[in-house]
Amino acid sequence: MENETNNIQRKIIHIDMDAFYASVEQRDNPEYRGKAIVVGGSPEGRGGVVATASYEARKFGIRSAMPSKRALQLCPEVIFVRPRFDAYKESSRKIREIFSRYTDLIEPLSLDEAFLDVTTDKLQIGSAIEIAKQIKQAIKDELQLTASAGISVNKFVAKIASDLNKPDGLTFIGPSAVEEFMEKLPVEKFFGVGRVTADKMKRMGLHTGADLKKLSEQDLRQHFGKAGGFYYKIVRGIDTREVQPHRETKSLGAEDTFAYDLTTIDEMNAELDKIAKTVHERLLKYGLKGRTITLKIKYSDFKQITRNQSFPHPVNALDIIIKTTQQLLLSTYPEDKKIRLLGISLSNFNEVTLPPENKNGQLSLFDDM
Ligand code: DCP
Ligand code: MG
Repeated sequence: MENETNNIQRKIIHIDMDAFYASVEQRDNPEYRGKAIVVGGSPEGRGGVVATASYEARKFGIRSAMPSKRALQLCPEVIFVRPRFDAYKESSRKIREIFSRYTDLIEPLSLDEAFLDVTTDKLQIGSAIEIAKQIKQAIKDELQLTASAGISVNKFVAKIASDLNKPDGLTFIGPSAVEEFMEKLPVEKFFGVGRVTADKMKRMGLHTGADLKKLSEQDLRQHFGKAGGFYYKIVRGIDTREVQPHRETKSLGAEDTFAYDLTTIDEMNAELDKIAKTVHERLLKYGLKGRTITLKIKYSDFKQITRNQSFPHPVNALDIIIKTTQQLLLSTYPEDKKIRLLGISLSNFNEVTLPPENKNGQLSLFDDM
């Protein structure tokens, strides 16, 4: 794969807004500035989860996806703010407009982050660091918001780098630093490695990129499937995925394969509850609502079925997702079989820009490998 034509080193920038929803609220409501605020959740701590927390609130340990009740325990003065998705979408649109001054190769991953390929840039600036600085400055001047940038030779490293010096960060991992950076990286920081995989790696004594590097490609594939092939390359700094400007994904979801087959409806409902929460969080993160909810079931004999229900209006509420999928599950009875996997997804969005997904409904790292 390293032939002459591939020797051109890419320049990739990953931009991610700082405490995005909370920063928009602090900008638009001066009374929230300098205060611990969370967007989402409910003020009485009755229910709901935190979408995001201002940096002031994070000092108390408040984080995205945390139950409101817990946030209130950590900081009794915290202010709960109702989300205004239209405002976030508007800021998101403006940020993308700023990006487009420099390149047309823009791949948004959610409302607040995107990859940019600036190997050649429209203004012939040349330096990716300089471009990132200018973009950050334009976001400050025109939107009164801060962003963090990661700059490197591939998407994987750029994405991790943008998170290293938040907020208002700018982190450059140059070509000669990539391999050492990957060796030192803890496996749980690998973008796309979920908690389950990270735990599995640790049980195998694999804690960092350097540990993964000791395994052959065959070993990695044996333990981690297709992803293993990706890990083999990425720990060597090789990630040839292109920035894809016109990517459109049609559904967003999550699924879980169980260690034991499920036999009772109570167990199944409990699992649906958990999966629905993950899906709900993702919908919030991407600012999306869908008109169709789909339930996927795989039985212990590997037979797979899907059932879906559509609504006249787009939905994203957790209780609707739970209720609908539980009803869809019931509609499959009597199906006297054990269940190995359950999945929930939403589709029929009004949006066009979405993160890439693989068939498991998770952010995909492996499509182009
Ligand atoms: N979001 C959400 N639920 C989550 C995670 C995020 O609703 N579980 C929303 C709110 C965030 C936005 O998506 O503001 C962007 O997500 P990020 O993960 O980039 O988080 P922030 O931008 O809030 O903070 P950071 O400065 O860490 O990027
Ligand atoms: Mg962010």
